[in-house]
Amino acid sequence: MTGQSLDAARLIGRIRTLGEIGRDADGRLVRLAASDTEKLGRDQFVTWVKGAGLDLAVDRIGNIFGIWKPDGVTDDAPLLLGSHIDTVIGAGIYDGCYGVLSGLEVIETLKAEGLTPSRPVVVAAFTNEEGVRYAPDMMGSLVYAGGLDIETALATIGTDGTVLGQELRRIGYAGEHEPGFFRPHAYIELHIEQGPVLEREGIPVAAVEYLQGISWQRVTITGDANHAGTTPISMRRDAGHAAARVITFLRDRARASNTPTVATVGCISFEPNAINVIPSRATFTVDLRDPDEDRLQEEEAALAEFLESISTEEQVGISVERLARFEPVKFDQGIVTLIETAARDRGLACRRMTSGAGHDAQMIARIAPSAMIFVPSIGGISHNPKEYTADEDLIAGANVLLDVVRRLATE
Ligand code: HGY
Ligand code: MN
Ligand code: MN
Ligand code: MN
Repeated sequence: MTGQSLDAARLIGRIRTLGEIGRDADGRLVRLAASDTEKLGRDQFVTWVKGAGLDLAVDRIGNIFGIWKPDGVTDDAPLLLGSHIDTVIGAGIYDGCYGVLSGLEVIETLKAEGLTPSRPVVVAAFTNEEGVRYAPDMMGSLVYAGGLDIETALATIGTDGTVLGQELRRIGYAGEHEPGFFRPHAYIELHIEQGPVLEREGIPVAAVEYLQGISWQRVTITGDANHAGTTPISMRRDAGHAAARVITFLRDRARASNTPTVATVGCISFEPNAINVIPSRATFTVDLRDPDEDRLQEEEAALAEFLESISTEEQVGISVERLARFEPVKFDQGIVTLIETAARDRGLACRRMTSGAGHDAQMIARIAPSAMIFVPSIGGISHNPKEYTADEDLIAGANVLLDVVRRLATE
């Protein structure tokens, strides 16, 4: 299956260039969805798409598509590649961008090769994969796959009080295409693993066959503000202490279970947030994940039950808002096998695995055969400036993508 390889220097150079766009005053990479810095990243990607001679399309949720449809291509259902270029706060330079830029590189390589595909090949940069500013995450691909109504998505209020649709208009990426204006023949997403498995096992490529379920909730606990010095412990309705008990409950339960369940409280805020005032309100997020849907539901039920008991014991009010809920996904076994074959044909060891992170492929799998390719993350670190993948692994993964696309684009 192997053929010509891609332009490694161009791909690595673009990853590094995009990785410098959107640094804050402290040098952290922050390209939150529909922000000014993300606009700069979008503009750079659009420049590269146009420079590659691809047609450009932007849909109403701001998903950007670079379309290669040579004359004579008859089949309308494109082969779709891509990922995202929005980031978390203090991100690495590979998460998402690696898949988008590799998809573009693969198309440019096949074009230069003079390949005549049987179908269009498209690379996408999906809006708001990270979900840090606007929940849920994977929003652009979820809307594209028909899992979230476009008007509801555009009306989403961000953590900063902004409205997504207004921000997309403000940055010039409220496109005119209806989401899902084309249905893909298949979708392949190349991504860094963001975990420790491949590096630990010394394996350069993974064919991802599953992606775990994700449950995001925001919990608000309300108690009474009171004086930190005069209020006896027994008379307190301490929202801060109640929140701390919930956080400890989640961690202890996940640690005690011999299952892959993970639980994370990533955001928390107190009101009035003063050193000598017992918190009247605590607001925090809960990120629960598990590869098994029944177990994920059990974890959600256990949390709900614990919140009930805490409300009584601590005499606090508790409300919960669901922010995102995605079931585990099994990817297309045919494409997974193709990825394994492509890797091995290049002499690369390859293993199958489950993705711990959410990805746009989780959404596109709802409407088309999809799969993912992972390459190792050094130290398993991601969502952190120390995120790193060796250039040779980046290129190996992109060449596997190239070979898989060459095959699927001509079948
Ligand atoms: O949360 C996730 O796993 C994804 O990076 N949005
Ligand atoms: Mn990602
Ligand atoms: Mn991410
Ligand atoms: Mn992701």
